[in-house]
Amino acid sequence: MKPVYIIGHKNPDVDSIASAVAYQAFKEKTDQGLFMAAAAGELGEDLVWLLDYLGLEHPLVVHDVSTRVEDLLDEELPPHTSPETTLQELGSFMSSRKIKTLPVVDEEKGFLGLLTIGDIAMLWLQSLGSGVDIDRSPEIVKGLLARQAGQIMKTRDLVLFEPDEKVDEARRNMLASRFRNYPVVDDNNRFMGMISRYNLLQMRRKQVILVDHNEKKQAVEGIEEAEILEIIDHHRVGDLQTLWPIFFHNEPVGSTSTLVAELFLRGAIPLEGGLAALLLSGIMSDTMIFASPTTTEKDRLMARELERISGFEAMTWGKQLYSQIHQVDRLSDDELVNEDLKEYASGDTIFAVSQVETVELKALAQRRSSLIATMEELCARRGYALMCLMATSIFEAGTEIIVAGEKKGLVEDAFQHELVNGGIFLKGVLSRKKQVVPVIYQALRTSNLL
Ligand SMILES: [Mn+2]
Repeated sequence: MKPVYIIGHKNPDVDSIASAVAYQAFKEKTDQGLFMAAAAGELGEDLVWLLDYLGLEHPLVVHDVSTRVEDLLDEELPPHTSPETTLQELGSFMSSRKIKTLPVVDEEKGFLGLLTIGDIAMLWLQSLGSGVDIDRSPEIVKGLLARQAGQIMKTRDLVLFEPDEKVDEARRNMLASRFRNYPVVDDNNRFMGMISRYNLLQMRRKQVILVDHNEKKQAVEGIEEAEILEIIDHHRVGDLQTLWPIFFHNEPVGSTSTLVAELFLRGAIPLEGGLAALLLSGIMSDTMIFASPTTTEKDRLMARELERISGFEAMTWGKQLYSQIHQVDRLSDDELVNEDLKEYASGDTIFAVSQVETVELKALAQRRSSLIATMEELCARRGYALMCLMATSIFEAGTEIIVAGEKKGLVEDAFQHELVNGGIFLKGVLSRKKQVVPVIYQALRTSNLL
């Protein structure tokens, strides 16, 4: 049976993986078919840690859902034969099933060659029509009937397809050749099945359920060729189209995990502790431990239910998870400063602002002097007049801004705070783009006028 992939967006985050993995369990308990949670990209260290910590299987990584030759194959292998089979045995086998092309395989299903009705007919014609004495016909026929598939199969000039070949390519190759059926053979020469032009007409697309996104540019490659069966999401509605009406659940809540949790609870579907903890993780990370303005009452309500089922305490777990995701301690000073650095220019003045997220600002406090030394060195090397490192804590609802460079005094004027140990804590400041960069631009312009 072909699986229905339940897949989140590219660059998978906790919410997209949590909702895919949990929704697989939900579908298995409420629907017919084979459902498989998938990730539209490799899992980051934080996700590997999370799934392992909760003792959950990793979802399959799927990079592309475009239609491939393997999607055209039947579940079962079509009729095939061994090289030892004689024409006598093959006669009734092929004629009763109206087989015109018969693959010859070894015991391990390794592909050896093709037997075609045309080649067999040619063999007969050549033997019978070579002007031999008509009295010898019984021997000739006996001799022919004793020939084995392995001796008469075609092994050269065959057109073979690979299972992962794109269907578009396969179509081109079929049009360029004149055969009726084509064997599909994998990298290990294993016979996978036969395809024909007829298969192309009734092309079976890969079936997907999208979670945590609904826009093409965020979706896995090849999504335009796949058949979307359902969408569960909490983002703005984008640009994907479907051929048929689908189950499309979109709701402005803090996370997709909230919606998947609600499906379990509303349907009274049993939810295992590990999956409940995973859904709780999706809620806590997407809502930034309830600090994000996208947080709704439903997110809190679902989190309380998931706390009860998983035995995890939402706030404690949220903080632990958040520090794993934004693990500043595993980065060196240089990595930390450069991880998310943006450069800006105002006239001839170049400055840089980088930002890291952390749960507790005190984690960075011990590293303050070595961070500043790294930043000073960077200013000298890259010619920044000013460099700011924003250490932002959603949880403390503010940013510690650490500064370096010859114009660092400017930051004191700009934010009307004095530097303490090279830094300033700014309550309520979370956004580099909206709350820090414009202020620095303004201060630079003012200082140039003086
Ligand atoms: Mn999300």
